Amino acid sequence: MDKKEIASQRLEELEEELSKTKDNKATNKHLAKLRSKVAEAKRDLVEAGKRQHGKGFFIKKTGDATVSLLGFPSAGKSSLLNMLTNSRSKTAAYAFTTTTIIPGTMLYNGAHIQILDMPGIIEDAHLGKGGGKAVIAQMRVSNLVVFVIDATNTWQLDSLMDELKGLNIHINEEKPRISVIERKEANGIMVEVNKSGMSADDIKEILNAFGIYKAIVKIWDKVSEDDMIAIISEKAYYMRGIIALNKVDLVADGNALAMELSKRYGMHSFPISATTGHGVSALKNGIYENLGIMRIFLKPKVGGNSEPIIIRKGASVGELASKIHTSIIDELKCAFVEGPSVKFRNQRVGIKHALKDGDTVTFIKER
Ligand SMILES: Nc1nc2c(ncn2[C@@H]2O[C@H](COP(=O)(O)OP(=O)(O)O)[C@@H](O)[C@H]2O)c(=O)[nH]1
Ligand SMILES: [Mg+2]
Repeated sequence: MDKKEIASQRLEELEEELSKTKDNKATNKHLAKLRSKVAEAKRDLVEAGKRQHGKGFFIKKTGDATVSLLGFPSAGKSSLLNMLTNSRSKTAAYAFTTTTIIPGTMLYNGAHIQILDMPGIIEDAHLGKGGGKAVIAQMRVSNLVVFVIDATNTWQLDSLMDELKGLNIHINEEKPRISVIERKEANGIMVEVNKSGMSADDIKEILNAFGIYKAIVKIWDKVSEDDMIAIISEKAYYMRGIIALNKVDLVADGNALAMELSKRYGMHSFPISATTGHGVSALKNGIYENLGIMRIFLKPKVGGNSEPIIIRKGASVGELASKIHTSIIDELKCAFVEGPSVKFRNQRVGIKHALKDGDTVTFIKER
């Protein structure tokens, strides 16, 4: 077995254990530990995959989150990257396709956000032309897509959305909640929850086609056959996206245009100029807000460091503890929190308490 297979097997085992562990007070800690192990296994799997790709095309994810800038040649991606980050990406006055991904780091609200200037995804990129496949793979693992659109050519957005649709990448759609747990002892395919709109027989047929004959299935959302197949085969990607409507210095009413696009595509849209800097600070904030991350401060400060911990929005005290160090969770009894998630200053909360952006947390150990 190679590294990737080992990582993938370990992830499978952990996820199975996680799915079998009942969620109650007695298993709280065990669950939190398992979840952090699963996260670790996922990282290992990504790492193993990267090494296999080899070619050095894949940019290592760094920082707290990764954002992809996607757009046509000359839309202004390189100019925008320079505005947002500390990097110096070459800009060109004519349309051409860069073939490498240029990374930069944007520091915002204490978060280190990696920004990737993607080479223009050209027509039929998904067919593997011009390194397109690698670009797509990199984009899929980012946390947010920023569509960089030339305000004088807004048809570009249609074209990019079509391209993504062809790649099974869904922007700003909720992933339908589907759970398929294979059980050797199950009596065939047991559909326990079905809000899909498909019949139980349709569901069985799909799963059988993937060699799954004994499983417990729960589907909590409406889902089409095609999307179900894409999800089961792990070919569907659900990503968040926003629009950077660039070059608004060249159009009469950039704000109205941004608003119109926002309505039409169901995405936040920011009118900007990557050369004058107009609207760029609003865009920075928009990027942060759409990443689904939050800042949590620790008390006492770790090593005198006042930088916040950046973690997924809505994370619990337990998840925070596992993110910092897996050993904290072993001894964790409760925590005191002050900030937006609590009513009182230094309120005592349990491991499952959901934190909010800007909270300050003091961990209390068991003695
Ligand atoms: N007028 C105007 N020109 C821009 C703006 N942003 C970029 N450009 C110009 O558009 C051209 C292409 O920009 P570049 O950043 O290289 O685009 P990329 O191919 O998407 O990386 C360059 O000549 C830029 O100076 C903008 O907001 N307004
Ligand atoms: Mg460029």
